[in-house]
Amino acid sequence: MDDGSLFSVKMRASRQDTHVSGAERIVSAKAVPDTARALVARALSHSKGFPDFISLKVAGTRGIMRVKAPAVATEHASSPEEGLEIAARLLRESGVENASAIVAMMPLCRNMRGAMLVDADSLARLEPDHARGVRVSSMDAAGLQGRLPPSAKSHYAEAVVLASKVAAAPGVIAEICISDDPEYVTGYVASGTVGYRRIDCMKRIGDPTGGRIFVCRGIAGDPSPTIRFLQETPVLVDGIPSLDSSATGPSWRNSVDSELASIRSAALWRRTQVHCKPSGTAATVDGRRLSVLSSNGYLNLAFDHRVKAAAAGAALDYGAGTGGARLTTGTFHIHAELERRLAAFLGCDAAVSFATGYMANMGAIQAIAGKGDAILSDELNHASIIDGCRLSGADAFIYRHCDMDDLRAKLSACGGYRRRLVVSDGVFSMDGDLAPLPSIVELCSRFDAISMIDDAHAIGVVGATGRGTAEHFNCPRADVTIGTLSKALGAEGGFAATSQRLASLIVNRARPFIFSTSPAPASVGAALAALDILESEPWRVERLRGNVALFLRELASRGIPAETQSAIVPVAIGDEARALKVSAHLMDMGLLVSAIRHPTVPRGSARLRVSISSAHDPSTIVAAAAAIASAL
Ligand code: WAQ
Ligand code: MG
Repeated sequence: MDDGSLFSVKMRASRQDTHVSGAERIVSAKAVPDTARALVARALSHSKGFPDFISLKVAGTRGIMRVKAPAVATEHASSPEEGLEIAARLLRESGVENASAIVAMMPLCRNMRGAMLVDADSLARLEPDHARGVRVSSMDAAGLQGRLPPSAKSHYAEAVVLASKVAAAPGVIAEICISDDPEYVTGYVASGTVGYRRIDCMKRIGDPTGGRIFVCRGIAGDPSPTIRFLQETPVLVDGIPSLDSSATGPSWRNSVDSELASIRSAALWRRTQVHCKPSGTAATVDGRRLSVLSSNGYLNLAFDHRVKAAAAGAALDYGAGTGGARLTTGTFHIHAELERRLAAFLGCDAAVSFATGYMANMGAIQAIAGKGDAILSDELNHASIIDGCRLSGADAFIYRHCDMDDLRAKLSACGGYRRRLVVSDGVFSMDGDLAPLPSIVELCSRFDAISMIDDAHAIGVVGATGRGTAEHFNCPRADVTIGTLSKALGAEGGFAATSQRLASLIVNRARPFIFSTSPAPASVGAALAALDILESEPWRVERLRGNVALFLRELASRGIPAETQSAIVPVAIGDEARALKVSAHLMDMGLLVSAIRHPTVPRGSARLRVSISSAHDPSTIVAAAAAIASAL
């Protein structure tokens, strides 16, 4: 390659003078147009928001320096404390006697855009701007010439490029780095002696503090040549090892790490979030009091004192657990009572209860359909339905979302099967729309098929008195209605309400029913009390509907398109990383609104999922709509 024909293409994007995105590539003249286009596209689709200013600088590079990437190895740490100890040891091996003191300076990097330049012996800080630090630029990986830059940012490759240039800077003897990404706890120590040593745990997940220190020797008198080199000398880095090739240790650990890395780079990383002092509509998360707008507790009955007292009372009367499966010693008086009440509430012959709603879908589907049967399933059905189809061993046919022409065509092609089962969410859990129940029931009777509707998000929400989609449409029920006790009813567990015939089949066949300990008495007692309240205080459902209407009006008045037929209001975003950022931004404003991403919804259709409760204050709902409008 002729170095004289290389160009640096630099992009910087900002919005209202706040940095949004920046990147640089060093490429051949021929690749400049494609690279420029790709960098601008990256700026326009950045998760931090839509820029109002993009600068693109294309400059010939003179005196480009080629640097070889160091050897790469990964150190496994089981805690941040161990990770920091490993870092200190590696710095010591690199000739830094004050290693522990340097490691202890890392928290001072908080909020710096660049790195500290620290004298190894005096620990003096040599960078002129302590708030900003020294930002390294003018560097790229060799061998990318003519190829488009990767759109998903790779922490690893970018860090190796930077570390390679830093290691070549005059007077720099070692570097220590911790990522500032709250979900990425990896960092490294790099030096001529130890190479590039990744350390896989240097901070707690969720911690947004990262930083870099370049440890120097012999430049305290005049650090400016080093700083100039870091900022200006163009460097191309050769031979960046693939991450897999650098792996050490047992191969299962490396394969797990690379799977986790791919989840992370697709912005699909998930972790649990601890809620303290939950009230249903508020909780303290990471020390901040937030309004919760993503709970399935549509009527907030989990926090009704009568429901809580019933849970406690049932535990006192019947024990904390049952110690048996439903068909052995685990059916108590209250289990039978709950099933009788659920059947009566929905106007069915019988109900079979399960420990969770997920198990109710799995079990009912697997009991009714098996090898030699056909299941026709809406493409947006909940994961528990999909898993039920898999568990059943039946042939599954997916019809287009709520498309009755497609369902009819598929039903008419399934004549040769022993049984046909049509299954659909009643309220679709990520879109909030309703299945066309009257048409489904009608098609099933025409084609001799069994109908099953999962009203998990409908019971307590949809229909004048919260009896679900059949009440909403004023039409016959499906052959099987699946419901949950865990959402509007505020307890835990699921059920199938159906005919005596199908109930008997479920009891005899459903593996999640047969092979699982029966629901705990506290859950059953709570569900019974919640059912009493739902039956005697239907105004709660009316109040929920009023809150939903208020939220939709408030969004519409701010130009945000959103629709729902239930209490679930999706706000479309698209890009996964952007959905996460918007959700994080809302958290900063005191609102907990979940970002929903693949595999819960298709890739590229990430969204906010707001769920409204009857217990939300109108002022909270108005504030939430305003916050969402400002965060989008
Ligand atoms: N020049 C100097 N310092 C920088 C620069 C730069 N160009 N970019 C970032 N920093 C500083 C800044 O203080 C950041 O807070 C800190 O470094 C961390 O930056 O799997 O992602 O971009 O082997 O978060 C290391 C492990 C990932 C990668 C490093 O750094 C791996 C990373 P981040
Ligand atoms: Mg970062």
